[in-house]
Amino acid sequence: MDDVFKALADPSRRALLDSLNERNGQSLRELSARLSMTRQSVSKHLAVLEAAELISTRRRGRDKLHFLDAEPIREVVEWAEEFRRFWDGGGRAEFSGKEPSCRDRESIFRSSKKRNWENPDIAQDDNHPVVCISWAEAAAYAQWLGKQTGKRYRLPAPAEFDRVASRAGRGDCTSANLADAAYNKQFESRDGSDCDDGFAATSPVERFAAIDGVFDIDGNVREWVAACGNGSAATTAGSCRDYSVKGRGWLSAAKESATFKDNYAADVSLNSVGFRVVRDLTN
Ligand SMILES: [Ca+2]
Repeated sequence: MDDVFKALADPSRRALLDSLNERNGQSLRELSARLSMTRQSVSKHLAVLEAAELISTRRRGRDKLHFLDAEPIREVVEWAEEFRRFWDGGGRAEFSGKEPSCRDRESIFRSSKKRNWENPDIAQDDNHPVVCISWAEAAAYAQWLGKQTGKRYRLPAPAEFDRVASRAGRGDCTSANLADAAYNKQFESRDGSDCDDGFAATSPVERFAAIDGVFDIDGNVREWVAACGNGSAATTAGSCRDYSVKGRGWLSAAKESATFKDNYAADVSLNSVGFRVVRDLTN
């Protein structure tokens, strides 16, 4: 991911991506005019973005057109519809009947083996992030996706998560799906903000604005990362006593840190925790 982060670190390059996000397929001339930058400068930034595989180009007549090829960052959010492909393609055979007890709203007293990713006890559509997934299932999904596509996928390292999440807003119901008035009402809580972001529990992925091109890094669900509770890197299931989750979710108060970390035993899943995968671009 390093190339991607380096590419996204520059404000001019983010402006170029924003411009292509608004209108895909622009020429160098159009991009320079829209951003009031010299062609040389735009050309240099486009080369960096292309090397990071964030954009691609196609010729049309004498023009070279630039397209947002956000696959490496857009593919990072795993939602239920996608997870079902894995489940039907081998996940069920591997994990069915071995699913961990899924906690509702992170309470040990609301732990149930009857709850699972297909029945998480919160209202969800297929375009919501998948929850009630164990660390082992998330890691198995990444491996499966790698075999399907011939590319390398994995859970993000905590530092990778933090690099983006540390740029999150404070959480005012417009930047992320956190605990809000809708949450307070549904769960008879006072933890949420007075404002309403429209979602008591999970929301569709990509509903709130991306940070550095990464959607849902803040809010919606907390996420499993490739780390053991003791801080060492977690690579395979069974290698840790417990596993780390990062970030804020739909039950998080706005005062909580966007780089929050917690650890859960390998036999726990939660309806507030999902995952994303990152694709390594260096192979
Ligand atoms: Ca909410």
